[in-house]
Amino acid sequence: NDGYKLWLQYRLIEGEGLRESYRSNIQELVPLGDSKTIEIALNELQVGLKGMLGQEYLSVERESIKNSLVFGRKENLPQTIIGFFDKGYHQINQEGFIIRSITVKGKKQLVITGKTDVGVLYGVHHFLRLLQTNQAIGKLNIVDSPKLKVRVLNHWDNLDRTVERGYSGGSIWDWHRLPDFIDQRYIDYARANASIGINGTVLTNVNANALILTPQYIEKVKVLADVFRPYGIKVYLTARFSAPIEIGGLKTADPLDAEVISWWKGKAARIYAEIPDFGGFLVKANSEGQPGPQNYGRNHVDGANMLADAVAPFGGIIMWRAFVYAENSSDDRAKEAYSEFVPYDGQFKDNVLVQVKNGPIDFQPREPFHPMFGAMPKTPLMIEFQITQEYLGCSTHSVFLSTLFEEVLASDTDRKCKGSTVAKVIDGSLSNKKLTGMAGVSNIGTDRNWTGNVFLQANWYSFGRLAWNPYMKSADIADEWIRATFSNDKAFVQPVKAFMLQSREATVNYMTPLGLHHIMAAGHHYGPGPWVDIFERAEWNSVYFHKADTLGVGFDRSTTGSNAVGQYAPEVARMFNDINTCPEEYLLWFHHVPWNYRLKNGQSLWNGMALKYQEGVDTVAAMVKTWSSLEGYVDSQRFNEMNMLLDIQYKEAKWWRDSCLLYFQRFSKMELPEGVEKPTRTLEYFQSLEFPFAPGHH
Ligand code: BDP
Repeated sequence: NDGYKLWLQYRLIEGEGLRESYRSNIQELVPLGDSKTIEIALNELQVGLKGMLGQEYLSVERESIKNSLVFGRKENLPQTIIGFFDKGYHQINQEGFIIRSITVKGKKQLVITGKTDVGVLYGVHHFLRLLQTNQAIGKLNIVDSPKLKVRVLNHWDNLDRTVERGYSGGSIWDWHRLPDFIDQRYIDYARANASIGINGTVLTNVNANALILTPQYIEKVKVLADVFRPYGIKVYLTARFSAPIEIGGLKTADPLDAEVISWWKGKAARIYAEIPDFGGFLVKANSEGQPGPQNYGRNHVDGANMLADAVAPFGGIIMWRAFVYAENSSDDRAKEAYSEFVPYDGQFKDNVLVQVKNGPIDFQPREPFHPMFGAMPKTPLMIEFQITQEYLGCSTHSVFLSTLFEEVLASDTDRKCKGSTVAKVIDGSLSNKKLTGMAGVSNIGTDRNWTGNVFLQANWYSFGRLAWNPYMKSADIADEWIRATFSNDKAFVQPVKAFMLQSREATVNYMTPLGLHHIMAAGHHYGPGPWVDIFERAEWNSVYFHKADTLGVGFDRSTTGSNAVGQYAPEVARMFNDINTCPEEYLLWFHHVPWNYRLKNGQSLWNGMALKYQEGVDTVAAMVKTWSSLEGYVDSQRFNEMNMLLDIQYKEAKWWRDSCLLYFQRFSKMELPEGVEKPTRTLEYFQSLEFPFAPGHH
């Protein structure tokens, strides 16, 4: 088992009794409707049930005479049963579903329905998941809808098939062989996404290439859109702001220039002629060297609204990124996006979503939630998470990111009232927003197991589940994923779940405990580099972020420092601002703290930090041990791969601990406390290491 089948393993259900009871509930399949989507749902059921129940469901009935599984959308349901679902239909949205067991003329019918065929497909996947996780199906009454509208993967894929921050092989989009060659991967990708409710994909890198908008590429994109459509997935592209110059032959890309406006209108019209349900554009503008409206003295609103007008007639949207920090800014980098965007609240067109990273810096192992959440009540904000592990060992480390996502979503912005969580901001419920969304920077590539490390499939999975329902708990997501991917055996599920749920905190501990951040190596971001001070742009250097000196360590973002705390709601600001109430996981994010400061556990900051590094390493050691004790439960390929990766992670956890502690020790001038292993190498050794093979090395 090479992991290609992801969480759609559909293993034979082990207990004979359970298998029998499923079989007796599902004696036949009754698909209603003849769309491609219903065909896909039927096919998924046939594959899934064959695998799990060991029985073929080849003949399909149009009417049920036995205990049956009936599935179809509202208008295709027989009048005799439609009444059972009246209430449910009122509760769901266009993509929602109902799964309900009813009895008609003495026969049991399991009905999966919704308002659309895609809703039915989501219901079918939910149903298959119930079987995969061995749930009872005798008396089902499930009514469920996605809470967010736009649930998209962001592929940072380049047209030459390299992937920015990608660690799982090349891009799965084979532009060379498209449009004629349809790789089976595209279909399996769509299946996997549909199974977790992802309904959009941005095919191209935010650092965009204008060529994707030329007819020869659009012809290829159209084929992908055609493949994905019946799975409920829309295609989006990144729009390079200077495209009118680069591929349009214009002299300017000024968003207020009449020719530029009409160029984008024409471009949108031509795309929609090929792809009538094209989702829209994702734009990174005036950020890290990308062109944007500011090149012409205009602002983000001018740029976003001009593009929004171009796609609006066709129902398209613009996802405009707020990941900005100016080149010569003297302000704290953590403050820049808020400073720049919040004044524009209410000025964006209705079909613009402002896409905000989960934290104010950049996908660190831990960041406080981004202060823009809750601060722009008149603007729909979508959240951007990074599924690919740019800062977490470049995907060799097995970090279950669901707990990171959950922590951010559950953070209280306190903007309207207590309990104004980030989840409520992005699902629109806090300020009554219709357009809502979540983006995840994909970790998918051409590796057979898709994500480079079988374990990291769980992050793709959990992203989808949380985009569907941002209130889900990581423990439940982990439970589902383990059962669907590996085994339902308690002796396996329990320990694996426990280690998954600890894994992110372990990484925080061995990389950046107590609020440290951005202390990785330069460029490729692989491995530790707290000493990095080589960049002219100060805010690219590690030393800018940790500010270690003989007095202490940490970035003073309190009112005596950069006052980044002032960008949060008053209560939250007060909590972060006061070193006594600031949660210790954010201590060095918000404060410059003396080395001998007393932590809540009575340790000095230096000792506490060193012990955290050690704790991270110890947790990984325990993960290695747990996994190696589970050999009997997993096929050998996946077992061995995980084993080797965990060994790498253990080695690297020690590397992070030793190099960071040796470096910070230069400032603290204090001994390592008891319980922390002594480094066997010198700081100079660690500083001399080079990684020409690290992905993303330039
Ligand atoms: C950073 C990455 C860079 C991306 C940038 C972005 O290092 O490769 O282009 O974010 O999100 O995390 O635009």
